[in-house]
Amino acid sequence: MKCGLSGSRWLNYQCVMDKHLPIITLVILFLYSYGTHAQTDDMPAAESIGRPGEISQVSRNIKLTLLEYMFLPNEIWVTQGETINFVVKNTGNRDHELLIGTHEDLKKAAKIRRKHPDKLETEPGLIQLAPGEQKQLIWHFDKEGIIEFACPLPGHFKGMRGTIYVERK
Ligand SMILES: [Cu+2]
Repeated sequence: MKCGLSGSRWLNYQCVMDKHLPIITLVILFLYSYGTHAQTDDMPAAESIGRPGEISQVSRNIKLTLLEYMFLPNEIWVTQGETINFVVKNTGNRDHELLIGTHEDLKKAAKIRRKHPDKLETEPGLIQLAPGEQKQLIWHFDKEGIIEFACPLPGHFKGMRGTIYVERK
């Protein structure tokens, strides 16, 4: 039976799908990739990692879970100018840290932790969590681009890494 000659709605539906499925698929793929941050592949490192934010400026809460040895999620999208309240929970059985920084900042921090594992570091963009502990980190993102985060503790740094994509407003 040729397309369009049947009175059956189902057969006509199949004809439409046969003819247009490749186009429909392409459109769906395009919309999906556009809707889910098409520009991240060529996004450069951000000129600034941002700074501690004010609670009165918070635009969103983002939950972040730490465990052995990963962050969930490990990819986060924010918009330039946003202040995020990261609600960070350590659901693992070991101490973990969350440190926001450039790739170089994080490598440097991991090196310091290896050399001085017992020294307690404090710096902006860093929180330390014991097993079961939950803390907040309020952070303002002022420049577009890619920022990273990690747990710089010895043995954790390789797996516990993540990326924040700051999209242009
Ligand atoms: Cu860790």
